[in-house]
Amino acid sequence: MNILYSFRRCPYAIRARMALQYSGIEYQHREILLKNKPQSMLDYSAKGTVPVFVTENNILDESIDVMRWALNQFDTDKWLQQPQQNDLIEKSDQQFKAQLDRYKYSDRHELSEREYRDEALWFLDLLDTKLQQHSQLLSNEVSMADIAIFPFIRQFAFVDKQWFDENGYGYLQKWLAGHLHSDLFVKVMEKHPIWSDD
Ligand SMILES: N[C@@H](CCC(=O)N[C@@H](CS)C(=O)NCC(=O)O)C(=O)O
Repeated sequence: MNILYSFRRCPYAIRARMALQYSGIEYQHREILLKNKPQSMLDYSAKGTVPVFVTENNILDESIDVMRWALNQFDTDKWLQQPQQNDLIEKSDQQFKAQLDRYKYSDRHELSEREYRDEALWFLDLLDTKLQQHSQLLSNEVSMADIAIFPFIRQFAFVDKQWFDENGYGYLQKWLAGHLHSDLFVKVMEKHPIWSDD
C-alpha cells in the first residue's frame, strides 16, 4: 500500500496530493503536524519535509518527484506534455517562493510587507501576461505547471486577499478562483485525523 505523509496547508503537499488524485493513485493518507513529525516518516526520509510518498519500490521526498511519478502512471489529460513547464516551475520554486516567504513573514524581516510584496510582483506579472493569452499558464489546458504553481499563488493571494482582489491581475485572479473551486482541489483539502505511529 502506498503511503503519503502530508500536511493539509503545505503548498508542496497540496500539489503532490493533486497530482496523485488526478492520476487516481491510491494511498494511505498520514496527516502530520510539522512540530511533531512521526518517527516513521523520519525513518523514510530524514530531511523531515512533507510530502513524503512511499511506494513499494520508492521513497519520494520532493513534491515535484511525487507529481512526476504520479503523472508517469496515468496522465489522461496530458499534463506532462507541455514544453517549457519546467522553466516556469523552477522560477516559481526558486525565486518566487523565497520572495513569497519574505512577504508572508515580513514581520520576521527588515523591510515592510509592502516592499516584500513588490519584490515578488514580477512573477504575478509574468503569469498574468501568460493568462491573457490562454486560460491556463501554458495553453488552454491544465498542465503540471498550473498545479505545481497554483498552491503558491494561493498563499500569496491570501497574505492580503483584499489587496490581491483590488490590484489588477484579473487573469490571474480568474485562474486562481478556477483552481480553488476545482473538484480536484476541494477533494485534496478534505480533512484527515493526525496520524500516530502507535
Ligand atoms: N522541496 C520540498 C519542500 C517541502 C517543504 O519545505 N515542506 C515544508 C512544509 S510546506 C516542510 O515540510 N517543512 C518542514 C518543517 O517545517 O519542519 C518539496 O518540494 O517537497
